[in-house]
Formats: sequence, C-alpha cells, structure tokens
Amino acid sequence: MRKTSHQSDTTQDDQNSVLTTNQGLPITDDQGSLKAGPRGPALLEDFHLQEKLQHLDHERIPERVVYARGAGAHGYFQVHKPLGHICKAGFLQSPQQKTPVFVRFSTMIGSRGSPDLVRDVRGFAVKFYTEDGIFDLVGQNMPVFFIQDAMKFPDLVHAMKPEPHCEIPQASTAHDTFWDFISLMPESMHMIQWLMSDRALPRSYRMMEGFGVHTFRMINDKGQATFAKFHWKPLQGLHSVLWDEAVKINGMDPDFHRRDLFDAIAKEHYPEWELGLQLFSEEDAEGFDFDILDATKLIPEELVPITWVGRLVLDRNPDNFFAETEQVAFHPGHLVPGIDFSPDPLLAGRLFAYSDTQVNRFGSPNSSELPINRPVNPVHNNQRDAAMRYTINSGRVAYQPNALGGGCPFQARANEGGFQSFPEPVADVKSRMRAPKFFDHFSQARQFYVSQTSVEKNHIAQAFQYELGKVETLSIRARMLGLLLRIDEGLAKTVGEGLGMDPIPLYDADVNHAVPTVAQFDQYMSLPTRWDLPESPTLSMLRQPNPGIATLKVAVLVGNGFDGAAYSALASALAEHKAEARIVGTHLGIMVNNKGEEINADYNFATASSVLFDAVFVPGGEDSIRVLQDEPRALHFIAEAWRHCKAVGLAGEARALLEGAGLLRILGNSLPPEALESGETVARDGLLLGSHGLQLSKRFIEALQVYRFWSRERRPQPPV
Ligand code: HDE
Repeated sequence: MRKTSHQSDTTQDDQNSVLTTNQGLPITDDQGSLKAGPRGPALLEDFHLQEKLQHLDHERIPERVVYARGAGAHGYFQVHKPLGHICKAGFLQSPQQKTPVFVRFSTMIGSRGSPDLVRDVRGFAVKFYTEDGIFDLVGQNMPVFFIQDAMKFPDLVHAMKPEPHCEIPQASTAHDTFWDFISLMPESMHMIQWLMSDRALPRSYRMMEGFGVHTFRMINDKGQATFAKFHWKPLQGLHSVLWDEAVKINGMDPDFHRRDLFDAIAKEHYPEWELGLQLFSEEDAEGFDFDILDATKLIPEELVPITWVGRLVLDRNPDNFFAETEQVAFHPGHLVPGIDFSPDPLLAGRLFAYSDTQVNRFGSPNSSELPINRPVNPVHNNQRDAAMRYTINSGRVAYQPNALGGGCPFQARANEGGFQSFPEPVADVKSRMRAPKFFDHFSQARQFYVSQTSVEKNHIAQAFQYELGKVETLSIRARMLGLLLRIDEGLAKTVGEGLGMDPIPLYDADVNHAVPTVAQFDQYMSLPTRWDLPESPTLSMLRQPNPGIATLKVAVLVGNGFDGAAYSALASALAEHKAEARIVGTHLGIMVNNKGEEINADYNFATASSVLFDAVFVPGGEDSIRVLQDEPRALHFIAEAWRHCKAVGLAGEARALLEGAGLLRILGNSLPPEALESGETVARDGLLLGSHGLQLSKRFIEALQVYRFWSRERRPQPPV
C-alpha cells in the first residue's frame, strides 16, 4: 500500500533527544525562569520562557462549529469487484488496491470536551487518499437530515446549541429553543424519529451504520450516470445503549466512544464496514413518491436494494490527536472523476460552508497542505502565498495561460483523468420554491416508526417524554404532540401521558396556544401523511441479525478465593469468540483464586460500573461470594446489568447473590427451586446459573450473542 503523505511527517523523540528551543538551541535548564537572583524579579531576556508561554497561549484553534467532539483513525478501503461499468473512479477498479483512508466520527451538537454518550446524530466522515486526489464522504449514522435546504442550517444550529443567554444545556437537544424550532419545522419529523430512537445512543462508533445521506451521481467511462446513495454496514454488529446507561456512562467514562475505538485498534481488533450502494436511474427516481433531492427522505431498501461493493478497515490509531483528528478538514466538494453531486439544495450549501469554516479554523486557505489533508498525488496549480504557506514554489510563473513557464501546469483532458462536471441539463425559472414532493413531511417519519419493534417504539416514546419534559414552554410541547399525532396516534398519546397532556390536532393546539403562523405553515406547506406505507424492517436495529460477539466486554466480579476453573472456562470461551473478560476485583492488584493462583484485577468497584460492559459474570468460590454478598456495589452491578437487559451469569455459589441483587423476588416463581440447588445449567431470560464450567460458559456465549433480553423491560425491576 502506498503511504499517505502525512505518514512521513511523524516525528518522535528518541532516547538520545536533547531538549531544544524551536530554533534548535539545546537547553540546559527547563525547570525555572531566569531571574536576578533566586528571589529576584524575572528577566525579560528569558527567550526560552517566552517561547514556551507564547506557544501555549496559541495552542488552540477554533473548534468545529458543529461536530466538534470526535475521534479518528487511519485505515484502508478495498473494492470487492471492479465497478467500472457504474463508476470510473480509479479507487473502485481493482480489488488488489488498498486506498488509504482517515475516518472521523463525531457528535453534532456538543463542544469539543462534551461527553460521548449524548443523544445525538453521529458524524461518519471518510477521507479517501486516492491516486486521483482526495475523495471525502462526509456522512453520518442516520440516513436523513433535519432540514431540506441549506438556508435553514444556521437556524437549526442556533436552535440546537446551548441557549445563547446562559449557554445551557451542553450537548443536549432537551431544551426549549431546539423544540421550538423543530415544532415549527414539520420537515424535521423524519429525522426526529431517528434522533429519538436508540440510533442516537450507539454502543460504539464501531457498531453503527453510516450513510452519505444525499443522492450522488456515479459516472462510468462512457459518461453514463447512475444515481447513488452510500451506506456503511458495521461488521461488528449494530448496537446501542439505553438512555439510563448513556447518562451513567457520561459520568463514569465521558470518553467511552473515543476510548473504545482507540483500544480496539490498539488490540488489533480492527473495525470493519462494508460499503454499499443503492443505485438507481433518473426514470426510477421519477417514479418514487418522494424526491431524491430531499435529504429528509431515504430510499427504502425494499424499493432499491443495496449492492455491497467494498470494505473499509480501520487499523491504525493517530499518532497525535491534534495534528490528525483535530486538523483533518473534510469537504463534501472533494470529489474524484467518476463521482459527482446531485442538485440537492442542502448539499449545495455544504459545498460553500466547509471550505469557508476551514479558513476560520486554520486562519488560512492553506489547510490542504497540512499532512493529514494532503493528497497522495502531487498538487500543481498557480495558487500562492497566504498564512502558513509550506510549499516553496520555485520559478516566476504563477498564472495561466503562460508561455514563460512552457504553459504549465497543463489542464488535464477528461480522458487523461481530468474532472468534468456531469453535463446535467438545467433550464428553469429562478425562484426559492421547493419541488412538490418535498412537502410530504410525515409519511417516512411514520414508516420509520411503524417499522420498529415494540421495544424500540417504547424507547422512542420515552425519549420524547424526557426531551419534551425538559421543555418549559407548554405551547411547544402541545405543538410537538400535534405533530406526533400526524405520525402515530399511539405514540402521541403515550408521549402525552408522560407530559400530562392530551395530544390535540395541530390547528386546535395552535388556537389554544395562540401561534397562528404554525397553522398557516402546516396547512399550506405539508402534504397529508400516507398511512399505508409498508414496514421496512431494515429501519429497525433489533430486526437486523447480530453477526457475533467479537470485542464485547464481560465484567467478571471476583473476591479472593473465587472459583478459578469457572473463570478460566469463561475466559477461554470468550477468547475463542474474540470477546473479552475483564476482572472487577474487590481491590486492584493481585486477586487469588481458590487454587492459590494469582490474577491481576483490571478494575475495582470504584473504577468500574456495569454500564461500561456488555454483560456480567460471577464465578463461584465460597470466600469470594461471602465478600461479594456484603459489597453493595457488587450487588448493584448485577442488578443494574439485569435492569439493562444484559446477560448475567452466576456460577456455582454465586447464585446466592440473586437475593442481595433483588432478583430472587422478581424471578422466584420462574426459577424451579431445584435449579438453585443443583449444578445443572439453567437459563432464564439471559440469566444463567450452573456449576458446570464448560456448559455454563457455552450458554453464556449464546446469551451474549442475543445481547439484550428485552422482555425484562416489561417485568418488575430491581431497585437500582
Ligand atoms: Fe456538515 N458541517 N453541514 N453536515 N458536517 C461541518 O465543517 C454544514 C450536513 C457533517 O469530522 C462543518 O469542518 C452545512 C449534513 C459532518 O470534521 C461545517 C450543512 C451532514 C461533519 C458544516 C451541513 C453533515 C460536518 C463544521 C447544511 C450529514 C464533521 C466543521 C447545508 C450528511 C466532519 C467543518 C469532521 C461538519 C456545514 C449539513 C455532516 C460548518 C452548512 C446533511 C460529519 O462546515
């Protein structure tokens, strides 16, 4: 694989490195400033102190106005089969070719230091360093967006960000200005369904889908165009956490997603995604009920199936967060020959905004020269100068046409790899109107909702109850309930119950709350909901198959004297499936098992919590269980894992913990008494009991594969 240019810029101090100033002057004392005597005033001539302080004073650049919080990784992309018949892009032609990539995942709403597990859409931006230049696919983990037209983007962002008078709340949509805007913006209803779903709380960046959102065009060698929508499917499975977990993870480990990505790559569990394309023609597009230029709509897979065309692998962590993840600059307008835009009016605005925002972030149009942003192929043009120019262009010619420079650099012909915009015919009257199909704001929102399992529907309703419950202005809540009525009556009612309000159809709601403009807006600007759209199972996360348990983390709770055999059986079964056992001990350092063997604890009960793990297992061992029975944090750990519907394995004597964890009361009737006495493996709703190490581990792996046991949500819960 050809190295990307930024790899050659990495420097590392070795053991012989001597501390120098930025001018290369070796420094003898870096511990104190230069003073007139030990107690004397500091001297102005201390250039070393000045240089250090000045550098620190300028170490921050403006964070991204949106998508500021993120994490990135290097990797490569490989196509499965040549795609020349659809797209002539060079990097899509040879399965042998590995194209280097840098990927940055992010949240949209929070600032750079905000926690990872906030309810939000996640950015999924991929920079391909192709031989024909940079291609940026700047997408997200939801296939639709809040708005249809770039004109509304600044309004959306202002409404969504912390309120300007008090800068509250950080990284949350649960406040009045956001819902005020949304309740007056029926086109956002589809995205809002996604945002209230568990998709907005991914378990890991590695376990979420990605979408290019807009319609793009692919062009083959003959100049023929096909419309395309981009999809990324994670091979690690598609998982989310519950809201209750998310809130707690933000406290226990605000870097949960960032750490998870970094650790997985460091352990060589390289995350992978399949790249998929939904390909369709102009005629297909005309037949759809929705407009393919409307970013608030998706194309159901039942209508246009996905063709899986390649594989993305992330296999290298950045060496330096700032130089790579913070300075990477994406732009949807970075294209290569073979890929072009559609005239989506949201995308059009993006084509201006990204280069503009980067001048703000870097203070210069030269950010394309930063190592992480440089293409791997050479750059030749007549652009010169500006702040932080690194390239030293020799010669006196910086214009075109020229004879003094021999005419260089030459324009490339299309058949020599030159980019040519797709010659789309354009002839219409200038106006700010939208095309008619843009006005169906509710049908796909409903289709998304009805395609969810009942568990997912519940979570959506709970999310609305929380978000709207945080809204203080009653008329905003009422307007939102009115809009929800147009998606699903049951949803509107359930949300209303939580708010103590009856949903009222929008016009009445508006009359009641005296917001007449909304009634006008709604009446004239939206088409009625199509109640008959069929379910689309791929819109539901839980209806998708679970590929395996690789990289899932199991907490193993132990005190000294724990059953070494039960632990070893589980640890090796997990390792066989590339999942991990992590020891949570009554203390850090060495824990001793019932055979006198020693094992290092990864966490103690102060540093670990069940929300950081995918499942919990407790080996038996009388001494260990006696201690754990008296450790409220261990009992809470088990009860909470149960409450979050995770697999819970209690080996041998560990079944005694059922009572302290409050589970015996809940399960009493469904567990035959002999199950508690005998060593036979018993499995109930993801609770595994037994004394036979191998048998129990096998059942535990099966439970981990199921991942969550949602029926528990309908049962009484232990008090945690
Ligand atoms: Fe962005 N967006 N965006 N956006 N966006 C930015 O660019 C913008 C939109 C997305 O990891 C900014 O360099 C406008 C849709 C991601 O560095 C800014 C509009 C989608 C990232 C900007 C949109 C995205 C950004 C802020 C509507 C999903 C982070 C910093 C017209 C397909 C990329 C920056 C990274 C970042 C503008 C809409 C995704 C301000 C004007 C739709 C993943 O330029």
